[in-house]
Order: sequence, then C-alpha cells, then structure tokens
Amino acid sequence: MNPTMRLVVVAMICCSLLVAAVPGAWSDQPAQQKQAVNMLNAQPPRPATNVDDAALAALVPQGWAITDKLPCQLDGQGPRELAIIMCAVDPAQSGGEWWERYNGPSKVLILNEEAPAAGALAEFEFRGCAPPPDTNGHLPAALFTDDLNGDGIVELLVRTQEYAGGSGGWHHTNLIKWYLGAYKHAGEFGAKELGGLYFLDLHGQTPGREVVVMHFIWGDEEAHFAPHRYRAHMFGWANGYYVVIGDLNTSSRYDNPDDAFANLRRYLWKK
Ligand SMILES: [Ca+2]
Ligand SMILES: [Ca+2]
Repeated sequence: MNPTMRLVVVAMICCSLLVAAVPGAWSDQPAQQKQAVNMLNAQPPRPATNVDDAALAALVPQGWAITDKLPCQLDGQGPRELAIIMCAVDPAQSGGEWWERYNGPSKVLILNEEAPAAGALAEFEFRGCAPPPDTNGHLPAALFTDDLNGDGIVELLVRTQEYAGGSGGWHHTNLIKWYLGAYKHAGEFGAKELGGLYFLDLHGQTPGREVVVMHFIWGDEEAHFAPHRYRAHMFGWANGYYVVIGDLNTSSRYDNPDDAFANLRRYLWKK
C-alpha cells in the first residue's frame, strides 16, 4: 500500500470510530425500543386467580358465558379485585367461527376477589363480544391492566370485537378506572380492522402515556390490500378520562399500522 492509500485508509477508520462514538449519530436507540406494540393483539403478563367459574355461576345469565377473568388491584387498597367479562354464547355454533358463536354486548363485573359471589362492586356493558383467547394470538384475552396515566394505580382495559366481514370489523377497547371513589368508564378507543392501538408518552401536558389509535384510510382509487395512509387519533388523560388531544393523517402509505406508528414516533414525536 502506498503512503497516500495508507493515509486514506487510516482517515476512513478514524471517521468510522468518531461516528460510532457520537451518541445518536449512528444508531440512536436499540431496535427493540423502537418496536411498535399493537395493544389490540398484545398479551401482557397476567396474574392467576384461585376463583373458578363455578364460584361465579350465579352471576352469569342463562345463555351467557364468562370468557375471561383477571385479578387486579384496581382501587389501590384492600383485597384485590377480580374483573370478569361475559357475553352471549351459542353452543350450537361450537365448530364455527368466533363471531358465529359469541354475541355482544359484553358485560364486565368488578368483584371482590375474596368474596366474588357477594355481587358486583361495579358493572359495565360494552358493544362487541369477548371471544376467549385462541392459541395463535389473533384473539388475545379480553382483559389486561396498565398504569396508563402514571398515577400509581392500574387501569383495567377491556377488548371486545365486532365482526362485519372484510375490513368492516371493529375492535373496541374500553378503559375502566377507579377515580374519586368510584369505578368509572374513563375511555373508549375503537379501531377498525387493520388498525392499531398504541401507548406512548408523546405529549407533555397530559400525565402518563397517551393512547394513539391508528385507523387505515381506504382511498377511492386504492386496492384493498395495497399500502394505505393512516389516521392517528391521540387521547390524553384529563379530568378523569381520556380526551382527544390530536388528530393527523400520514402522508406516506404503509402496509400495516405498526409501520405507520413507528414512523410517526420516530420522525414526528422523536420518541
Ligand atoms: Ca382493592
Ligand atoms: Ca393509573
């Protein structure tokens, strides 16, 4: 190698080391942190309960079935609560698809885990049914908890579904929260098929994390399975429930809501 070439090679090595040493210049965050987690499908870890369905039978109307139950400390004190969800079930459709077998609306009861048969501490009804989870992850369990607003007490999130064929189905995610001494319906997030639901701290003026619902926009001239633009609806915690704090459309088209959300996160919200 002649002296000029050697100088060029040394300079290139030095430049590479310099770029690698500057935070953010090469790769700003590990790929894992950038991963979009669609909460319509995710299944967070869940504690077990010793309460079996037989102990709850008196709470279930004829023709209905409990499809999920989850112990949780919803009011931040005393014994744990047990959240259960039920909907109408047609045993004649046992070999059919979930939308043939299960029918909405769904009822959610909040019980005292130590005395579940004593009756509901609170009761809610939501559109859509709550089919039991399947093994391939397309139907996650209906109930999960998360301290979304960052106040140290978890909220209960309830996922129900309505199927209307093709892209006409809807996911409904409702949020139940202990607030000012009572259980409140404190948020409702609906997403069409091919949509997504994400939690991210993207706004400094509402506490905790915000909720982002991604809806796909089916343009007039677009093929159904072609990439689509997405609309992002953003909700933040204020005055006891999640309120709309923003709304925007992507200019680019994406194959799926994860990619659309990841791009907004990276380039718009810089998270
Ligand atoms: Ca409690
Ligand atoms: Ca909370």
